[in-house]
Amino acid sequence: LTEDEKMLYGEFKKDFIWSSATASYQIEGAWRADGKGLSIWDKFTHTPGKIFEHDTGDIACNSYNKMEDDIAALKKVKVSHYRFSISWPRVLPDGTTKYINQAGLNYYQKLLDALLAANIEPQVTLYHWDLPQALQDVGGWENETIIERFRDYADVLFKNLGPKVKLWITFNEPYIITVLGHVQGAHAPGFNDRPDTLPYIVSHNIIKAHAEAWHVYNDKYRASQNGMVSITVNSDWAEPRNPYKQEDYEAARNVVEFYLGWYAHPIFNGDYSPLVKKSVLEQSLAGGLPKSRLPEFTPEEIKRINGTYDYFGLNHYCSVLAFPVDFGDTQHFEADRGVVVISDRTWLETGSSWLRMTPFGLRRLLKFIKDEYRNPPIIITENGVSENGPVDLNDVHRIYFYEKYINQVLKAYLLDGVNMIGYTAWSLLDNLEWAVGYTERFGLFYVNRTDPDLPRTPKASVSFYSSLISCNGFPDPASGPHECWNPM
Ligand code: PNW
Repeated sequence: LTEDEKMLYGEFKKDFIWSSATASYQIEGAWRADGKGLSIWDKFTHTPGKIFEHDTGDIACNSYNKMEDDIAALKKVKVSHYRFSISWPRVLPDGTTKYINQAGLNYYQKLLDALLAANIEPQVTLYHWDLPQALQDVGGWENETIIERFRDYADVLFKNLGPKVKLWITFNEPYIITVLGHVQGAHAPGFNDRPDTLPYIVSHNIIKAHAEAWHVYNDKYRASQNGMVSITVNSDWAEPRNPYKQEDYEAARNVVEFYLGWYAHPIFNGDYSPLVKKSVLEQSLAGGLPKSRLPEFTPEEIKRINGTYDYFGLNHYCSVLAFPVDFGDTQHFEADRGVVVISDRTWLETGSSWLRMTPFGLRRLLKFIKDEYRNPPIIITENGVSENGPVDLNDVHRIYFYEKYINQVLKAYLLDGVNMIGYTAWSLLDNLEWAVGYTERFGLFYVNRTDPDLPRTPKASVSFYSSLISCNGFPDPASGPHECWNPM
């Protein structure tokens, strides 16, 4: 067996965060209930041709009205934490604090109370992609006034919900917001007309908005509420397509720097990474521009952004193989990176074309974070796998995925000294998988959409994940017998 294939026995640290995640637009439904404003996803899903089979989040899993069912599901998994997100337009219908929708706040208050009563700690995401449409109408993430809007929104949430929340996530996956929403146009708001400049403007504003929210918490709420605030970045891991070619190693490095590093470098190390700055500058000059398309942070901004984290939030799904490609003088985000990525044909496929099973990459990515950002505490805020096609509650592929990936996390922790403090399974429920609608199912629980009651039924992976949780990892069977987990 290779080092990757060998099962490592051992346990995570005491009080390890074991969680499962959802996001407001993917599960809540109730898209016009109780004064909620419209979001860019409401508009996007109602635009013909954007979502597979015209699926929408109008009803989704109806979690707005089925809170008790979701809590029951969480109890069955025996998670210590639950990660969910707040719908910005449910709380602030036009995105601003001119009008606070009390009914929206009440819903989240009730959810927090129900979680705490069930002994489950909340992990709350402020922004999981459902921007108030009213803010998009004035430019969305492209308009720098959004930094203030986001700061004020964060302030409302910290003030009203903060006494019950110890873990906050400002943004979910700035890379996906930027690249799928503002380069490819596959996600709301659906832009693909300025792939040369728009991604850099949008990301610049998101990074600043994150920093302002962190400072609000730090200045006004930390002393009394004593929680942790950070951002969740997602990233693939990249390996060289040809491991005997130096240039393929450099291509792989570019992928990670343009993915994880785009956001993590300013927040954890200060400023964009030298490699990203150099690549965008060179490509801009090659296109005849007088200066780089990458905006600059002023020295004051660099100082204000640097260190705005209390832990490292990571979403990870899979790895890719990278090799360099000469894009000539093309002015495009992809050309700046100068790389094309592919999968290895032997990597097991899943229900999502972009996701192949590559457990080895997670350990390497975690080690990269440790080395690059001075060993921060890391919470994996998403990791998981999908299926599509006919329903099969015996989801062996998901058990395989979780066992292999979580064992790599254990190796990172015990063998590489990575400061792992939590793991979150995506997702608790089968839900609206964005542009592909309800066809790709990431849930631990199956949601039967042909039944108007939308019942949640546990897949086989629920008992696997819950036994892993009660074991706090993979205790050596030789030290057993362990009721929690037995590999034999
Ligand atoms: C994440 N990709 O999104 C999101 O945070 C979830 O809301 C989503 O349901 C989950 O992963 C599964 O997709 C991603 O194309 C969307 O590489 C797309 C990609 C990665 C993550």
